[in-house]
Amino acid sequence: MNIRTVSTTPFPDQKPGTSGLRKSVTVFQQPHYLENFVQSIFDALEGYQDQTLVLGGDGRYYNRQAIQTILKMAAANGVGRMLVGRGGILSTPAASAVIRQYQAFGGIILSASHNPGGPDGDFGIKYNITNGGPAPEKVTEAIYDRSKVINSYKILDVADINLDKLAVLRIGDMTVEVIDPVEPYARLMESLFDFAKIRQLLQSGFRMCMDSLHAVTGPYAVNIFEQRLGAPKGTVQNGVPLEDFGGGHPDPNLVYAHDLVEVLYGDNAPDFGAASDGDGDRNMILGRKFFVTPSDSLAILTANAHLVPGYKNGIAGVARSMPTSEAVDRVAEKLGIECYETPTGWKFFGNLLDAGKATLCGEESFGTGSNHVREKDGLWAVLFWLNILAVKGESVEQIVRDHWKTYGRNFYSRHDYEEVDSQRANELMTRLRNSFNELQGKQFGNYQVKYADDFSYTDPVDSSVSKNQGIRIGFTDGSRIVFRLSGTGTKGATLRVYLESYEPDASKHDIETQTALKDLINIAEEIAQIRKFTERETPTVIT
Ligand code: VG1
Ligand code: CO
Repeated sequence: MNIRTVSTTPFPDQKPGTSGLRKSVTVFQQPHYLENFVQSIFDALEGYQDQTLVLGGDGRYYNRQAIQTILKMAAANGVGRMLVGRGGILSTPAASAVIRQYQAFGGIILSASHNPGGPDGDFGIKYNITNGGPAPEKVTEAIYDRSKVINSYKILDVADINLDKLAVLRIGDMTVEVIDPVEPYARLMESLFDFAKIRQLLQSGFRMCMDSLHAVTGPYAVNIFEQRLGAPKGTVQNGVPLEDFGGGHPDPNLVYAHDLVEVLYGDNAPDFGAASDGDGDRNMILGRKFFVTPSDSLAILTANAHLVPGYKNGIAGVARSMPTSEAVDRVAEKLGIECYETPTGWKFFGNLLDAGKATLCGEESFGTGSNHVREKDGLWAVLFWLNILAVKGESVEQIVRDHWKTYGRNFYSRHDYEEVDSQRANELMTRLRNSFNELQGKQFGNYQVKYADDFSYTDPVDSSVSKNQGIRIGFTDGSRIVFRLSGTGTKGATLRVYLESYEPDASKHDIETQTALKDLINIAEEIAQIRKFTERETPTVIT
């Protein structure tokens, strides 16, 4: 075997964020940049030699080159077998499913998720562990520590392999299996949902539209909705994955999924619309001229889980990230199950899912999932909704309104200020941290501060502690404002302001969200001086 050991020097900026290492493509294209990080993964792991790893990505620009490099490095580092999605493709939830189904040691996922792609866009890489989920902080820290001192990496000098045909190949002593990226995932979906019932619904005149935003879910959605469930051809729009996502921003929200929004809010709108992100783990759910907030979606899936075959025996518990609205807490209370509050990022759900403490999990950032894999899962959420719609025979809007009637409505919105100056953003956060004492008990109009703190999480399974996970300002009526800096952005800093208020009175459930949250929006400005520190008059994106 032709193993080459290449000398290198560390890059100081290889600290994984909320979900792996994300940088612009040009950063990854620097000589040794990708190799350093990959070698740091191998160096930080123990016992992977001769084992099986899974490899795939969301198909964005640089995916194919990175896969070839990683395969040659894996072979040089003694990996036994590599399972690679055909074309280098695996959606994030599908990669998680494959790791679990094949009982692999772990996997490497190439994705920058909802960030734009292409030569001027972003790229990303992360490591997932044996349970199929994102590596916990102690692993990402070990990888980062290693990246700071690395001085060489190993790579095999061989030709690129053909990724486009299902095959069993060899690179040095390592076996490479090019596998169908869709089949294992689609079969898992069939085992959880009532496909016969959904098929009936889709043949009964019910119309749906799925927007894959030219990202990885295209082939998955065509296979599942059009082929397995018999939805008409064309149900999936923007279904051909493109390396630059057609120039778009593959983020399923009302701003970036505008094609879908036009369809669902246009004349002759279908009954149901959904979109997913770059790597297939996010979802947006729309009814006819109706938007379901991700926080409400989690609450509604929880309340109706018993209608779905995969969850018919009830759910053990639920978990939501701290900034996610408390709508699901109310459902959990009624069901008599535990509701866990975790820091932002799917890696914090892994232990709860493994320990059987939580069955469903969700984040306000259009992420929902369950114990079927260890990642959030966009198409799973779409199928979950379709299954509920098929059983209940009601519209999306009716289901959501009934839910609010029963539980009250948690008005919710997130305001993002993107690409702001990092130093100023940090100043804003520091100022807030220093004002906790002063804020305590303070009155703002009708709102009185009940608590102001920086969220800290102690994992109930392994007792690991994660500090500084977002500033929370809670009011006596249950309203909340949360401030966080994004851990996935690649340009400057992104300030996220999360706003939530609770309205039990059904006659007020029709108020427009930004209007309902107006007072809190003003209080957030007063407390944090957002305009001054971000030098922005308005948020870049409101979801
Ligand atoms: C964002 C979201 C977070 C999500 C993460 C990864 O992180 O807020 O909820 O888990 O993206 O999602 P941040 O640190 O930028 O707020 V994905 O679909 O980008 O893997
Ligand atoms: Co994603």
